[in-house]
Amino acid sequence: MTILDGKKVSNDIKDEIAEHVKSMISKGEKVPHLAAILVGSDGASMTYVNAKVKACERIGFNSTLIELPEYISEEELLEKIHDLNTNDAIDGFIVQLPLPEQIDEQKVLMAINPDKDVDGFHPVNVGRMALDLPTFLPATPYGIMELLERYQIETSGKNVVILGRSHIVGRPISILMSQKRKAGDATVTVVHSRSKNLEDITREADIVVAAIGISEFLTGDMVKEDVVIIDVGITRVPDATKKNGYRLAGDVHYESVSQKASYITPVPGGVGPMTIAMLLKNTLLARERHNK
Ligand code: BQF
Repeated sequence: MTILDGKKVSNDIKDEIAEHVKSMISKGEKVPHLAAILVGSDGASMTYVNAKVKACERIGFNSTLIELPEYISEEELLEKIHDLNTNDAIDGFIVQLPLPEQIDEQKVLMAINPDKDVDGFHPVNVGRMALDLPTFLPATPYGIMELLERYQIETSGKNVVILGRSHIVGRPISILMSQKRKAGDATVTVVHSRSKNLEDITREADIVVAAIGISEFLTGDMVKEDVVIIDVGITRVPDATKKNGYRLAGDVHYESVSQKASYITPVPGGVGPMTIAMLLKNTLLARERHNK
């Protein structure tokens, strides 16, 4: 069994980007500038957005964190987005999700200039992804593709079963892995809360991507021998033995599934760090496309 070390691979990618930034500086070029909007002060969201800002600093990007109050109106948030759309110093920006309930998420994502949409959530970019046109791939699916590629895991003709159909992970990874591309050419099945006989489907999988948001949902009896496991889940589970009061659990019951798997991503240190690395990659791409 091989652990797919997302922490290490993400550090390799960050080093590659940092080298690229150095060469940009030596040529007198502008370095990439990422902005992030955080609405409210949800603990997990703050952790994620801070990790993104810190990663920018580490590799030599400029970054701007815009913190807005929990009870901001949709209109005011849309104004902030307009500012970033028209601010020529910003190459790309993200709006940290989830948003508070008074705000229509789809309306917000549609307000982002697609050329600055480094999360790849704007409908134009989702369409471009589905049509295999140049775009920004959403960071988590992009990170999974990159991890599979760098570990040279064969996907062509394989049965891939995706647990979950979210707009952020399940749906886009199902599109990407069925496309004619690196880490693609797979036979993809998407299962979700209405699927019947789910275990019969997962037991046929050569590769499982677990992205349903239910901690330790996938157990050893649900997979076949030598399965490849990509665990996208990241849930805080109360744990009195931890000093912060919780541990991080994936969507996969690691103990039982890892006994059968040929490859498996750990939680933490698997897909999560790859998400950050690919956001940076998209921001570099945004800088290079800017002015073109
Ligand atoms: C790790 C996210 C759910 C909802 C909104 C490293 C991250 C996570 C884990 C991270 C995530 C999850 C992010 C690890 C960004 C991934 O070491 O295992 C990094 O920062 N993520 C997000 O921005 O929004 C989310 C999950």
